Amino acid sequence: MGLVRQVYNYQNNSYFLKLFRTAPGPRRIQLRNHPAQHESPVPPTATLAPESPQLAATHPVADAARLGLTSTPKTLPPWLFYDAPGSRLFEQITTLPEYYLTRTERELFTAHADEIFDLVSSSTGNQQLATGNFALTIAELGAGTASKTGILLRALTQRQPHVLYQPIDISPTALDEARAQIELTIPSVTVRPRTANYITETVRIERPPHARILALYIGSSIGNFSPAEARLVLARLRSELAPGDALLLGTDLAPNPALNGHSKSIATLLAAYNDAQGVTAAFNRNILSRLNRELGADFRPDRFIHRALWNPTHSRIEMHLESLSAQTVRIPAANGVAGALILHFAPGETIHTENSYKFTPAAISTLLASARFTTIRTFTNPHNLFAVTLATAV
Ligand code: AVJ
Repeated sequence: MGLVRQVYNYQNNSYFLKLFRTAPGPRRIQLRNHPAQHESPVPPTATLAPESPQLAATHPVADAARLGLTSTPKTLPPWLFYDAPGSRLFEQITTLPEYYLTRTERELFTAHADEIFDLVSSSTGNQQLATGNFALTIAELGAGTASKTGILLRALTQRQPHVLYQPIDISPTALDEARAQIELTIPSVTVRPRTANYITETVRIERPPHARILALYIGSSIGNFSPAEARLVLARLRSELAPGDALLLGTDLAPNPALNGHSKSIATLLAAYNDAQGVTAAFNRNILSRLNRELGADFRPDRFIHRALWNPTHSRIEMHLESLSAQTVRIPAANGVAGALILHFAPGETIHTENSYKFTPAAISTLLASARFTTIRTFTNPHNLFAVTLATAV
């Protein structure tokens, strides 16, 4: 199976992605959430093929730990945050006073849901849609428990008698919760969940007869990807859509001093990733506890400090874990049959755990255009904290 891995380039001090062929079979890209930075990292011949269940029966956590922690500098991919305790910590983050993202996106949905559906109807240029005699189905990538989606679903049920909602997520338990909650509170919505990893697989979206699809990719989830990876994720989604279908994309906005106070400050941004209660620090350190739990590692999470910094060159927040002292860590289950992986940390050495890219409205439109979407409108709040962008497939 093909495997994209990040490789550190000492010459230009950056990461790039490399496609390794580790087994015979169709070449395919495995997108990983990691701090890769280079444009066009993937050979143009690479294709995205469905995950083979047989090949998928590896040890993704062990593989990710070995790959990332034997790199220089050390890294871990952010999807490792989301085990059960990590998912609970993330839910807690979304309610913190400093974490404006979730709250602001919810406000934008509440304020603009009707306008969004008006625009979806009129932008397709479809006769059926123009007369209001159509069905729109909503599919959501990385739906999780779909806590914000109810606002949009409820608004849509005011416009059509029945709504098919297709949440797609890697976590079946989150999807169960989403379905129970929505079917209980919005009876005219049918929830058809699909457990899938939209990062590694092309996910099929169901289209009822004559229906249009509105795809949701919200919550700034796309911010974890490098520009090249983000384009691939959107292009693959686009390949499941037809011209006239729509996409609603939620992205966090970059600080912009040119907006003269109508923009968040870097301090506001940093506070969202370095909250006073230390929930984000616990979330970051949980990645080490998870390796202890699942791989028998002997990390001492309290010997690593949470660091969040703003990287203006790449327009992203970076999260790191910084070793407080010289230390050695054993990871018994990260090395296959070869025995424990032994890691050495110098004092101050870091593990890079997350990138969270921040966008300008122009950068959002450019990214969308690169995946064959046309921007219809970008909704922002007066303080330019967050953006929700409606686009159509061209
Ligand atoms: C889930 C990727 C949108 O980048 O803000 C929150 C994850 N990391 N606090 C983000 C996260 C630290 C979050 N996303």
